[in-house]
Parts: sequence; C-alpha cells; structure tokens
Amino acid sequence: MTITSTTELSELAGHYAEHGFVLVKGLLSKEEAASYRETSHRLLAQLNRDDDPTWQSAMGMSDAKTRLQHLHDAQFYDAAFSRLLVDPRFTDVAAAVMGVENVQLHHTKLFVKPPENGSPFPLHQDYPFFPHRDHRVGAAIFHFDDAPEEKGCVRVIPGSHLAGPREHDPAGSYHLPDVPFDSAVPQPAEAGDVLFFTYLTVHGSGVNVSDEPRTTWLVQYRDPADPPTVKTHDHSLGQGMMLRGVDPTGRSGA
Ligand SMILES: O=C(O)CCC(=O)C(=O)O
Repeated sequence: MTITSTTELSELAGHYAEHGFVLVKGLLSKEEAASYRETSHRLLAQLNRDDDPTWQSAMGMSDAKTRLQHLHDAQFYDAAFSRLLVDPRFTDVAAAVMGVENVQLHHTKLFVKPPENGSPFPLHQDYPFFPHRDHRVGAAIFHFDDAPEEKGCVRVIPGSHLAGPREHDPAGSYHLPDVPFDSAVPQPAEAGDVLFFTYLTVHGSGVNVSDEPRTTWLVQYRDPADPPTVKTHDHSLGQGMMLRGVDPTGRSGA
C-alpha cells in the first residue's frame, strides 16, 4: 500500500495523537519484506557476532535463558536499508504523526528474536535513553516477517504517552518494574506492516516461543528542531541525517 492521501495521513496522525501509536498495514509489500528478511539474516550470519543485547531486566521474564541477535546501523552495511530510511512511504507517515515537515535520523537497530527462546523487552519508554526538549521523537518498527503474539510481538499501553516522562529503574537497562506486563496490548503484525509510536509510549515485547524467528528493523527519528537535553546515543552512525525535508537549525544539534 502506498499512503499518499492527506486524509489517510491525517487519520493515522489522529490515532497516534490519541493512543501514542499506530500500526500501518502493508507499508511494504510482502515481496519487499521477504527481501529485507533475507538481507537481515544474511548480514547477521556473515558478521557472526557473539554479542547478545538481551536486557538484564528481561532475564526474569522467562524461566529459560533467552537470546537476541542485533545489528546497529544496518544502513552502513547494506544500501537496501538506506533506501528504506528515505522512502516517502515511511517518512511521510513519520512526519504526519509527529505533526512536522522535517524528519531526522536518530538511530536504527535490527533485531532477530530467535525461535523458541527469543528475548523479551521489559516495559519501558524510550525517553530516558535519549531525552529531548519537546518530545518530538518517534520509532518505527518495520516487520520483515509475521509477528503474531507467540513470536513476541511488540506490546504497547495505549494512551500512556499522555502522562509524559516516567521515572525508570535504571538497573539492568531502564525499565518500569511496577507496570504489569499484561497491561500492555499485543500488536500482532504481518510482514510489511510498520508500527509507529512515540518515545513516551510505554512498550515492550514478550518471548518468542514460536518455531520461527521474528525479524524487525527499528528506526528512531526526531524533529531536527527538537534538541536533545542530554547527549547520549551519539555513537550511532548517521545520526542527524535528514530523512525528509531540511534541518532548519543548520545542524546546530550536531
Ligand atoms: O523489538 C522489540 O520487541 C522492542 C524493542 C524495544 O522496545 C527497544 O529496542 O527499545
């Protein structure tokens, strides 16, 4: 599906403003998603890195040890990811939901949750990892294969962004130990769907207990006119790259 109509974009923006997230069905075709899936798995196999980013705070969420494969900055390994970053099907939605014209890259993370024991993510906001003054920061999770609940799909607490930043427990990665995991609503997705949410939306995901991997690409973006209040995460390659429009500050945030 190509989203071109202003009406469709404003409907997505309305849902996002009220609930803090919106799942865009079929933003990529099944063929494109399959190709990105193949590229993602090939890259991870070639690099064959032994670093598992499973959060320490995720360890109590499963009886058995879980595993996670990841790659930061996949767009620096394969141009297919660079093309996706500036694809108007993505950037037009990112701009519309933030209510701005300009969209700037913050960072990207490729995740594969392996079958049977793919690591969960405890509930959290992304805010404490890279706080910004006006909170015009969002995430888009591209699904390269189907992510039903048993694959550990992303969960969100609808409307949780409205209360603003929350105090996180910094132990074992910032998380919200007092918010029951079951209060987050699963967002099952199909290959090609993209889940957009604000960095204030409380979210997480369950264990992949299925017999297939879950393959996703998470892109964090922001309004270039919204400055970070703390300089963190600036090791990410390509941070500040314009994905849509211009940087009206003349790169003052760089
Ligand atoms: O991919 C997921 O299941 C969630 C990832 C996430 O919440 C994060 O990286 O902050």
